[in-house]
Amino acid sequence: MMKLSAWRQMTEPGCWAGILVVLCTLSMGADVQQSLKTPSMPSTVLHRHKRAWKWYKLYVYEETPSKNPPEKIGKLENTLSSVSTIYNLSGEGANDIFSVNENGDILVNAILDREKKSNYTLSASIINIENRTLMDKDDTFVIVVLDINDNSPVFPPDLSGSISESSIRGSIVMTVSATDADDPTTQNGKIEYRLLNGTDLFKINNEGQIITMKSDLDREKQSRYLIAIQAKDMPGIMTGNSATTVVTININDINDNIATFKTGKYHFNVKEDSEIGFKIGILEVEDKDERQNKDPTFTIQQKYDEMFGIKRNDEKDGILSLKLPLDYEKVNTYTFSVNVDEHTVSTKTDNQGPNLLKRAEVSISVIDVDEPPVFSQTEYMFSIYEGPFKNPRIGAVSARDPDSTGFKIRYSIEDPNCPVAVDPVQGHLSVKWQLDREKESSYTFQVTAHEDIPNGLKSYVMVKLKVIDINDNEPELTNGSYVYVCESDKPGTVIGTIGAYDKDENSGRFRFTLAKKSSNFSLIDNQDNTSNIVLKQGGFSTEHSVEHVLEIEIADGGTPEKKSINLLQIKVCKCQPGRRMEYCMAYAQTGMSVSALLAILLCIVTILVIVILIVLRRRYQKDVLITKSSGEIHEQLVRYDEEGGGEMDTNGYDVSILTSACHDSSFRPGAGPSLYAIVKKPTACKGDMAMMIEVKKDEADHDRDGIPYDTLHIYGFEGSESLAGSLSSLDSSSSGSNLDYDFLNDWGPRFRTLAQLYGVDGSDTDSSY
Ligand SMILES: *[C@@H]1O[C@H](CO)[C@@H](O)[C@H](O)[C@H]1NC(C)=O
Ligand SMILES: *[C@@H]1O[C@H](CO)[C@@H](O)[C@H](O)[C@H]1NC(C)=O
Ligand SMILES: *[C@@H]1O[C@H](CO)[C@@H](O)[C@H](O)[C@H]1NC(C)=O
Ligand SMILES: *[C@@H]1O[C@H](CO)[C@@H](O)[C@H](O)[C@H]1NC(C)=O
Ligand SMILES: *[C@@H]1O[C@H](CO)[C@@H](O)[C@H](O)[C@H]1NC(C)=O
Ligand SMILES: *[C@@H]1O[C@H](CO)[C@@H](O)[C@H](O)[C@H]1NC(C)=O
Ligand SMILES: *[C@@H]1O[C@H](CO)[C@@H](O)[C@H](O)[C@H]1NC(C)=O
Ligand SMILES: [Ca+2]
Repeated sequence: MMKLSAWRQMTEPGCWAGILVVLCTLSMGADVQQSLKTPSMPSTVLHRHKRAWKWYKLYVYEETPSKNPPEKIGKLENTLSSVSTIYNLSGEGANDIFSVNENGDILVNAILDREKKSNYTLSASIINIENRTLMDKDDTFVIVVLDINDNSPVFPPDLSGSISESSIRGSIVMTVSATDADDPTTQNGKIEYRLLNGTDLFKINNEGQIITMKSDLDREKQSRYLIAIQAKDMPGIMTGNSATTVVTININDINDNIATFKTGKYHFNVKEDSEIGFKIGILEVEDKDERQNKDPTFTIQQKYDEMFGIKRNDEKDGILSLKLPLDYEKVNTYTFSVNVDEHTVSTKTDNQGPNLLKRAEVSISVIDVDEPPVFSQTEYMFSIYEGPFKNPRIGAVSARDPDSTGFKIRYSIEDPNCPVAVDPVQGHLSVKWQLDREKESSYTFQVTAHEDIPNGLKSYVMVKLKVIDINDNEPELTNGSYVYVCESDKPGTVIGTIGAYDKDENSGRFRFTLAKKSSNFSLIDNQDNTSNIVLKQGGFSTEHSVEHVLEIEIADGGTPEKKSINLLQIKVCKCQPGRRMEYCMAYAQTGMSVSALLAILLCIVTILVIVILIVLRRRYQKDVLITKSSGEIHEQLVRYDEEGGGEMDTNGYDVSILTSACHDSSFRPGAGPSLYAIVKKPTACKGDMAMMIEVKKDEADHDRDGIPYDTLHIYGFEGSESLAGSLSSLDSSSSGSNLDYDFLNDWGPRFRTLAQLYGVDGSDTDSSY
């Protein structure tokens, strides 16, 4: 803790002069007043007590080394003190740092540090040692620790400041401030500043302000200064503690240097096909200022500024660019001057003078490039009438080679589907075939021009061909199917409106006339592309009306005029009020379609065939039953009741039955019309079953009397023993003779006759029609 140098300083005689003002602060007055109010002594309110404590100034220097015996710094004195009394201390540092002896001397037992604690508040009391009673009440006093110069000034780290170049003399760059822990009310804690170097440029005052001494600081010469600064306490005295630091002073840039070109001549080569905006090159500029303080402006010599432009890049250099397309064949070199200028804030002499490169000569060489052919127009438009043409020629395209070599140009159309052909030499366009506007009203295609050399350059142009309409389409009738006449229509009723349609454009107004006079209908042209059909004479009836067909001639308004005859079929309908169609007498095109009618016809035919078959079957069944012998039926049924495993299954099927036919004559050769075909003994009967079947088939085929043998044999006679019951449709039909044909009534009026034939008698089968 103790700084020896500080101690030495303190012991020096000069030092003592700085430590004169030492006060012992006593708070006695207040305490006396407080004691007067104490309730323990009510009688003393008016009786002024004699002052009991005597105080000396109590102060102690910090950093004083401990001594043996401890240093006495003062004495407690009380009027009541006697041999039988002792003093007692309490409060900050009592009996530890400070102690009191029997004489009342206050002793210091430790080294103190003012920078930690500058004063101690204690209280003292006087005690009778015999009966240990408090002789006088406590009183407080303060021990003040006196400062010695034991601390040095301290600078904050990394001090730096800045000032713009060319600032006037006396400008404040920055303020530095060091701190000293010693008592600032004494010289120990006061600080003075001094520049250790750089005093020709800066000075520092006692507030720590660094001030410029010159007005021509130049960033371009030196942009940073390092200055050593000393701070010392004990101002005005050679001795004292000091500290030094180095502060950084940055010189900030201003725009004080003019921009000039780096060289007086610039040369660039540019291809003639360079696009507009192409960067030709950089005109480098010299300006010592920092980038943000460069502000050059460029001007291109008049006339050339239409062709070329100049802009600054990020580095503030000039970028020369192209404003118009170049053409080597017209101009192949450009030479012009460019000026650079800048407004600076300073009037330095460096910024003036004839030697500054404020103007540069720029020369540009245009480099020839082999260019593709150029068409005379960017787009061509032609038109041609549709239909047959007299002259296929529609126009011509033309292109030329802009190069000085000037190759011949050949033309072509690459799309094989293009209806136009181009003459390869002349560029004449002609249509290849007749065009139809109604199919495609315009064509767009590309014509290629290429230099007539191997690998010559190509260019393309768009050609639009418009097909002009001629009146080549006949008008057509629209919405004729909505025309019908009601039974109840009165003469004069408009029974429908017809319109017309034509594929041509601008065919004018359609006109409608009746091609053949009708006694029942008339046509009134509405002059607006529609026509009304008016009933002349009523009395139509669905019962006995046939198709009414009007022949209407429609003419379009085109030139030449096109006419068409259109057939308008008129239905006759039963209508509800308001001409609401209810039921119409159909004709082929409007009622049902031909195929629907055919389908219905087919149905009727089918039903009739079925009915005939049933009738025939019924009649035939009766014959069979009469001629049947029950024994034969039984014999056969035994075989068919068992379902066998097919012909290969000889166990399930008794082949002997068939073979027996060869040997015994249990088959009676049929007398009269036998149901079974007469089985003659086959000549090749011996075991050859296939042969026998063939024979039987042959016989059956030639038997004119009976229904084919096998058919009836199998399906006609099932026995009553069958567990499955009868499957025969013939049998069941004999009982259910009344087939229900009522559904025919639901099929509408066309089937009314059929329904009456087959339907249930007496039932009301009339449809709503
Ligand atoms: C002296 O003062 C201290 C603190 O107030 C107290 O604890 C102590 O008892 C006192 N001594 C006597 C002898 O009264
Ligand atoms: C005593 O010290 C305190 C801080 O510890 C300070 O505020 C006060 O001013 C000092 N008193 C004197 C008389 O020096
Ligand atoms: C204690 O002793 C002193 C001196 O002998 C005397 O003045 C005082 O009154 C005594 N106090 C008590 C409470 O006895
Ligand atoms: C001043 O002294 C410091 C420290 O020695 C040094 O860094 C600096 O360059 C000096 N400055 C000048 C202007 O001499
Ligand atoms: C028939 O066509 C004409 C003209 O196009 C139109 O005014 C009329 O409303 C059409 N009638 C029907 C039923 O679509
Ligand atoms: C009739 O139709 C033609 C061709 O569609 C059209 O150009 C004309 O404007 C139409 N006229 C009226 C009155 O609607
Ligand atoms: C006009 O209608 C009547 C029946 O209403 C018919 O007898 C006559 O043949 C029709 N005339 C024509 C020209 O269709
Ligand atoms: Ca500048």
